[in-house]
Amino acid sequence: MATLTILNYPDPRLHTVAKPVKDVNADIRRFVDDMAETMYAAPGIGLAATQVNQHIQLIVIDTSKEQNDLLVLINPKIVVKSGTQDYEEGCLSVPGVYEMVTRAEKILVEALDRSGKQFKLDAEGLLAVCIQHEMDHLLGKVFVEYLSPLKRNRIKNKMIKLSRGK
Ligand code: QAP
Ligand code: CO
Repeated sequence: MATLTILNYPDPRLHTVAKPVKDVNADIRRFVDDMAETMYAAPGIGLAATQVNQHIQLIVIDTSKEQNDLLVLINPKIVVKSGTQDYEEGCLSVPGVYEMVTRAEKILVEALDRSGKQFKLDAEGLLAVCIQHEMDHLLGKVFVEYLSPLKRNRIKNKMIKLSRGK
C-alpha cells in the first residue's frame, strides 16, 4: 500500500469532473486501499479520487470513532434527498479551514462497493454531509465554493501564502 499526494486548494485540477469507473478490477481495488491508507494517515473522514488527482468516481469515507468502518462508494448517485442541515465542514485539500455549509439532512445513495456490487445506503447527519461533500469533489466542486466570494478569496490567498512557505 502507499499514501498518495493530496492536491491543495486552489489547485485547478480540483475542478476536474470525474468519469465513471467502467470495471471494478484489481487495479481499482489497489487504488481503494491506497485511498483508505491516505485518508487514515491524514487523518480524515473522507477522501475523493479527485483530491489525489485521479479523475474517476470513487470515494472512501470513515466517520466512525475507531476509524475501523470503511465505506467505499464507486459511481455514487443520490436518488432521494430531504431536509437541510448546517454543518461545519473541513477538507483535506483546504487544511486549517472550517466553515458552515448547508446540505440535505437525509439522502439515499446508490453505488458500487469494492467488489463491484451495487448497494443502496440511507444516510443522515455527519455521514450524509460527508457523502455530499465527497460527491461534490467528483463534480470538481470544493466546499469553499458555497461561501461568499469575499470569504472564498480570503481562503484562497491564505492557501497560496501557506504553499509558498513549503
Ligand atoms: C469532509 O474532511 C468533511 O483542515 C472530510 O487540517 C469534513 O476529512 C465532511 C482535515 C467535515 C463533513 C464534515 C481537515 C484534516 C480533514 C483539516 C476531512 C486538517 C486536517 C478533513
Ligand atoms: Co474535501
